[in-house]
Amino acid sequence: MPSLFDPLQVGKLHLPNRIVMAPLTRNRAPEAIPTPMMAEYYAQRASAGLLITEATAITAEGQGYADVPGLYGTEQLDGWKAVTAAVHERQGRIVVQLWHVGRVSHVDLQPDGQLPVAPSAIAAHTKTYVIKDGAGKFVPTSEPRALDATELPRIVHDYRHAARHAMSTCGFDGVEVHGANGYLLDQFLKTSSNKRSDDYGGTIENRARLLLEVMRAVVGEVGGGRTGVRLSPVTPANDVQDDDPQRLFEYVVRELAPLGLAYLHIIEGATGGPREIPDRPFDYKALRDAYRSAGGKGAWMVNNGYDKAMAEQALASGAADLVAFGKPFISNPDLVERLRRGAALNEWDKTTFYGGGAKGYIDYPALEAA
Ligand code: 8OZ
Repeated sequence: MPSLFDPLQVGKLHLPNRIVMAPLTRNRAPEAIPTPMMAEYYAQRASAGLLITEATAITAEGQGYADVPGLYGTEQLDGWKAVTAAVHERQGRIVVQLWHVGRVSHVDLQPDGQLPVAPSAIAAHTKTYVIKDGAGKFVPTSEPRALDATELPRIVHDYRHAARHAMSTCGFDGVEVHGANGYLLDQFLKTSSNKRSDDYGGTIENRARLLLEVMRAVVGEVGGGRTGVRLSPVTPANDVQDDDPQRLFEYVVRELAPLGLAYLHIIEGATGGPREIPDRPFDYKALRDAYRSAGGKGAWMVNNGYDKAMAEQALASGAADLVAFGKPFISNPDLVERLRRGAALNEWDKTTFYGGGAKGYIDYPALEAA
């Protein structure tokens, strides 16, 4: 029976355990540049089987919040290089999450104050965080403009370009494409945000096209064995919904199967919230079966509200190969060791999740060495 503490080969990555640090937005990168404090934060958590960075914008257009990091400017790439070096120094493994927010942005965060881009010109009923004249505040996202089909090859190129630099310049061990949580690729996937009438809208095949083009481009650059993808079939995060998520996502994973991905990372239920959503049922086993029947061999990573007992049960039943933990990793840099020993976990302080400095970031204590 596999345990959380058994190693697993995941594509080209050898993980010493099956406990993954989920991507966690922390808004501590002024000018989108990763700082030495971020290197310390990730290095503290290097005993995770795999670290997935916070969502990282592939371009300035892909930015949607104040002080989230990017992966397009020289100083940003240098900042990440220091992060991966610190993690590798502690024998860790780290992949970067490649992010384009699409419509979840604000003109004040966009280059030259331009409109955010999206599949269709429909505003998300959600908020983002901007800092203006030194003061941070939550504001409604701006109404986006619809991308023209002729612009989509450029978006695919932006992912490919970021993936290349992630590997060759920053020294990441791989990349995860953020296809979840109501950001650009999820906006294309889902019927509530995609009203296009061209090859990228309408049918499931069309709505999945951009995600699949991005995945093929990134895999072409990095190799499938170092590429993962995050999907959230039913999350209401950032105001997305699909009319038939089961059929949509079974199609998506069948198409992903031949790419030889290292892993698929599935958010079950509402991101960071309830695992079951009354009006949005979803059969995750059927999703996994669809992937496996299509020949998909990637590790199946699950996320959302897992504790040790649930995680062990998911591995034992075959429902998962890897389990991603979010908030517990914020407050427990040595989460793996604490779970191993059955030790108490530090509680997290919500007030320091987003923005701020060292407090609530790199000051959570590890256990004394046994
Ligand atoms: C919390 C705050 C801002 C962004 C996601 C990247 O939900 C995020 C995010 C989470 O995937």
